Amino acid sequence: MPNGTKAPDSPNILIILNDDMGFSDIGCYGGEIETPNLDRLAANGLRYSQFYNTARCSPSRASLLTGLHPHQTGIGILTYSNGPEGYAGNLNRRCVTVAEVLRQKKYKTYLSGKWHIASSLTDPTDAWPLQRGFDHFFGTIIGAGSFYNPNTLTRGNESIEHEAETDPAFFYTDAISDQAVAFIRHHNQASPDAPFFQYVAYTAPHWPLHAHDEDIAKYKGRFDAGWDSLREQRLQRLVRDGIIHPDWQLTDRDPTQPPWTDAENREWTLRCMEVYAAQIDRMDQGIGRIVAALEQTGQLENTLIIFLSDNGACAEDIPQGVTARELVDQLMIAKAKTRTGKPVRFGNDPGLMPGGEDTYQSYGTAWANLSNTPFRLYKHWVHEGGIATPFIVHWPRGIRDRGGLRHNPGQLPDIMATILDVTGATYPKVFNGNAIPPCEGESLVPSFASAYGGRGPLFWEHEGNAAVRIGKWKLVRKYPGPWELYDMETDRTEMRDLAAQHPERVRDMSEQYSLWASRCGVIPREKILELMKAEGAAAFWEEEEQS
Ligand SMILES: [Ca+2]
Repeated sequence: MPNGTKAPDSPNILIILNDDMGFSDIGCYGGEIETPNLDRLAANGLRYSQFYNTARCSPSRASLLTGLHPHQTGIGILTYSNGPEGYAGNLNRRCVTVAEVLRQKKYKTYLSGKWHIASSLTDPTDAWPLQRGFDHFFGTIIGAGSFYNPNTLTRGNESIEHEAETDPAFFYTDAISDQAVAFIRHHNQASPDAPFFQYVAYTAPHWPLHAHDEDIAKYKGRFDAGWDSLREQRLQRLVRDGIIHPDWQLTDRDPTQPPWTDAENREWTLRCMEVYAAQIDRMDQGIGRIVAALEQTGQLENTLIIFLSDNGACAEDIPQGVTARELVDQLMIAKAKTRTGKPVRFGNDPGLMPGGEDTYQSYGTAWANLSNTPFRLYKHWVHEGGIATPFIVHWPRGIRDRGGLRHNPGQLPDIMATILDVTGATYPKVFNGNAIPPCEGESLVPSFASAYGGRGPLFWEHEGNAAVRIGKWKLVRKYPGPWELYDMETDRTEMRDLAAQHPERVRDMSEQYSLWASRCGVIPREKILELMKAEGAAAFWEEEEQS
């Protein structure tokens, strides 16, 4: 089918991405959190047990949208505007987004939610959504912020921060859901003969811990058993449901965290996890409304829905005493006052219960450790806890298996490859005069019909943390530490490092990693740190990462 011709049954594409959520938080991946709408998509579609993001907000988004590795797109770390090539913090012109590709195929394209792949936060540039293939955009340019009054709230190319500031009922998760529903209804009215691509990018459950009281109340008592016992319970459900192999051991509790029996500030600690759960619950309620809108407009049957998280659970602590200047002026991820003029109190203060607009907290390492059960490590690292995501695919017309599981590994660029496969769209060699590197993904379509084993090597690099997976072997490094080697068939939880037993395999895989890193523009971590220090900007979280 030539580009530009609408196939009679081109599927709509709906990607739902969320932010900083662990592998086992939602119901259909062993969690305690109530996600009936995601569970329903899983029950009528497929769940993948070994799909991977790339450990951090911006790089994951860049990779998902372009089918390339993050460094190839200019998003080597985040959107700091002080990096060299590959790290400029701005989606470059040597890549194309799914929206740009599908627009060539007469798709209408919509984005509701977080962007976070442009260095300019306030002035529209050619790295903003409308300039990268989206017909319509509602959401935030920045990576994080208040759910009640977000910075950089934008419609099209215009700031609409005043809409949140003047609406006491505004809550970002609900606004993203409402807009996604409105886009579906608008599309059905305005363009009934064209397919659509919609990208819904929730910021839940990224910090700050903001949620509605009624949702928080639902989770009162739900986590009282504490992280140790809940990790065991999650593992049992993951094994029971066939997502995790019974031979894989549960990782030890994070060694920096106390056993639950010694946990301090119990009431506050539990409240943190209750609010986190409420953030995800609220997102799931919104997904229910989005799916209902598809059903009501007769579009559910032929919409390919993909749900995933952009990185593993987040262990970033927002320190007590962090100043508003750092968060408000320097990083622009917060506002100093609530909409009624009360000061926002920043930091994880056990004397202050999270949830409201005047708080700005995170749930901390021990709960992130629970969120990533049975794996270890977190967002930033490329051990399984940083990169393993739930991955749900729902497409009644294209997938017969209802409630099936797939264990083939996959990675973010596979989403572009899959979309090309199901829509017949053409990935360009040249776009707007710029040469575009070949898509790095492999289509997931063969795995839609049946279990499927094939996947070429997978590679990761983030802040010096690095990994390569070839077949059952994974070579992984926690910067600046040495390479570790794991057999993912017998030990996916990365408990038994086999590097010393297989020096030749380590050498061979590290060479393949180096070839990939140099081909994709990865710059050694030491050099990046030097450049960032010289610039002095955005140092706050960089210092956090080093601690
Ligand atoms: Ca994230």
